[in-house]
Amino acid sequence: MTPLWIRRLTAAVSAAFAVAAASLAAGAIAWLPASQFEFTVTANALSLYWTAALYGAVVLLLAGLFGAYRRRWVAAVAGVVAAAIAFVLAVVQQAGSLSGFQFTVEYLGYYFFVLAGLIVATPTLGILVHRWVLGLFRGQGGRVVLVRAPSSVLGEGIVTNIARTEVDIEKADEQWDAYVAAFTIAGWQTVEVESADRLPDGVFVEDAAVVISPGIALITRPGAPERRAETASVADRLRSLGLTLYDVEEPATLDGGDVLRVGDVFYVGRSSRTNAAGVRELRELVDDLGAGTVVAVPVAGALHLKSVATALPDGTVLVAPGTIDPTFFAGALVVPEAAGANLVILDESTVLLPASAPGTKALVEDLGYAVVTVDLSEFEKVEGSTTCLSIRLG
Ligand code: CIR
Repeated sequence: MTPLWIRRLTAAVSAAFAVAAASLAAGAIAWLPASQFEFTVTANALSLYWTAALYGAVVLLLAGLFGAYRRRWVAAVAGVVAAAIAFVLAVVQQAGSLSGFQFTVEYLGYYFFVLAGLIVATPTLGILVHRWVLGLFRGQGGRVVLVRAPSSVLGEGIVTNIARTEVDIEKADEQWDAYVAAFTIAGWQTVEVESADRLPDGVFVEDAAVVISPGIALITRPGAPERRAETASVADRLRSLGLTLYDVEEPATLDGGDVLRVGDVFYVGRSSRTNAAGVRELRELVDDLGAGTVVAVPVAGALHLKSVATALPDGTVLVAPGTIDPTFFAGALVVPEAAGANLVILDESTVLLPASAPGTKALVEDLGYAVVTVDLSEFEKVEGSTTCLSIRLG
């Protein structure tokens, strides 16, 4: 895989020069009618404009390396700063010395469209190009799945809706190996998060992060305080893979198990783990990034939204019986077993289901999908299942 610094530098350079090119184009387009389509006049103007655009690009390149494209408002500020610096340097260059800098409305008018181009294109085109280039790199290694080996104290994991029963750790390790193997066989590259043996629920990595779009993830703030120590190591691993990360801020809480993405709709469970502020933060980020729409779903009597609803590759949502009203979703099927509502898509024609849902397996096969099953009994004892054991980076 290409080293992280090369991926970041390439994305920052590409975004900076795309914005600079757009601002030059804005200058040229504005000059053409102003010079009555006299191309030589426009060419003369461009010969001055390109240095301003270049100064702007250098500032944006540095800003990009410091994460300016992560938030639209930060990118907007970077665009204004780049325009201001480009303007000062371009005027200084014309004057021939730093002391020759003079602010005049005439100068400003002359450079207006290039500067406006930098300001408008940075939070729009800049963000798009930056994201697109990072996405190209991500495609290199194929589909990546993040997992963390079970802790030896898995049996002390939180139980909320079921009675506590003893967990067989050896069996859990074997089941986890089989779970990881299902991904490997389906062509996924598995990446392990640093082990966290003192965190009983650390194996349920899904709750620590939500992938918003290729290359972008939201690090959660789990609703259960004792699970908050799990997120830092997941964030470190995602960062090392080149993802741009956002954080859920206090007092918001959000568990990854509550976010179900179907196409460009993010269903988010308003559960005992995810509060209203968490839903709001997710909505703001998804809006801000133009990644889709957030639909909040009240969840009662279950741990997470995905404990009771996940989607097939065609978008049909499988819902656990007697839980959420299936009409909530555009297309939904109530499955025979509660555990059957929690599946992982391995590829467009294959899904992974827990062995505890044979009726759902038959139903899904009847819909034309291949079904891989793994016995996850030891994880089910602490309210985990298929999705929560991994973060699929797609
Ligand atoms: C908990 O209660 O937080 C863990 N024992 C189980 C978490 C399962 N996560 C998930 O379904 N996404």
